[in-house]
Amino acid sequence: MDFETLLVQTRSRVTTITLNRPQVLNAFNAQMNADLDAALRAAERDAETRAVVIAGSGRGFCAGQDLTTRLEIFEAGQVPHLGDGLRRNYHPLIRRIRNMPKPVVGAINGVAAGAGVGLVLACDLRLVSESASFLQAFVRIGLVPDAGNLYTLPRMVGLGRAFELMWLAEPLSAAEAVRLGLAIRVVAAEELPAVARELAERLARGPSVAYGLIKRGLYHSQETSLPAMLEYEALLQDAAGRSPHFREGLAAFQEKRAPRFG
Ligand code: LHQ
Repeated sequence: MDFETLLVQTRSRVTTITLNRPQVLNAFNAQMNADLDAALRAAERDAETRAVVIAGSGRGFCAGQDLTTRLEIFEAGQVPHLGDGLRRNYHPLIRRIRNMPKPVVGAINGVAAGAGVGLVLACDLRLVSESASFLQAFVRIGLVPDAGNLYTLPRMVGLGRAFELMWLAEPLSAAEAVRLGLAIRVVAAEELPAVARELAERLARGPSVAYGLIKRGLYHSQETSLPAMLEYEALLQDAAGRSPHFREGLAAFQEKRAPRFG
């Protein structure tokens, strides 16, 4: 599948989706929203794909919404309806990443701003290069965080840091992102693609059913009580126990060999 705004490659059961509008730090226009949605849908449906990497080309990861033509609406005397654009262009992306039963790894090569951070935080795991930064840019243009930021950020860093990051809108460095648990590791810029691929390939070789169920369970845990979660764990474990991977895992343990999860 060819896209105007993305580079997409599937190799060794990993699909890498690279945002490719480097001249504007991979800011989203409507075409990139639509392309990313289609690429994610294809990766989700592709039986060959067992893990997904989202990366950025050039020196940025994603500068959020493309603001180039936004003033025109005021100049034309119209009233903006930003909620409609979010519902149409961003909500499907965030839901798709979260609901996909496959690991999604963010390889953050440079600045992520605005809805770009929303995309980053929707991923399941993040690696950052030394030159990555996260910027809740919204208040700089008089807006509120969107694309899931108001949901994901406080759950990941707590309310206090979320207020700080969203109100002061100062860039968070790669090292600080790791310290706050927003990313798992800082990697040298030139090594990021290879390290992200290695991580994704490791996940792609693993027990995909269990990974998908863990993803469902972890996101569900953000919404529920302990008694309800204990029951949910039992349901997930029922499903995992019925997968061929459990049988293979037990056999490998008894035969003292590494499991082959196929
Ligand atoms: C850009 C952009 C950009 C266009 C850099 N657009 N060209 C959703 C729905 C509806 C409405 C509104 O919002 C949303 C969600 C959002 O995402 S709102 C937040 C939108 N994003 C921002 O406010 C970030 C804007 N960008 C910046 O603040 C800076 O560019 C950052 C801090 C990201 C990077 O700064 P620098 O490293 O100094 O790079 P730069 O500013 O020189 O940018 C490089 C080029 O990219 C430059 O173009 P040029 O032709 O001068 O080289 C920028 O104009 C262009 N660019 N972001 N969002």
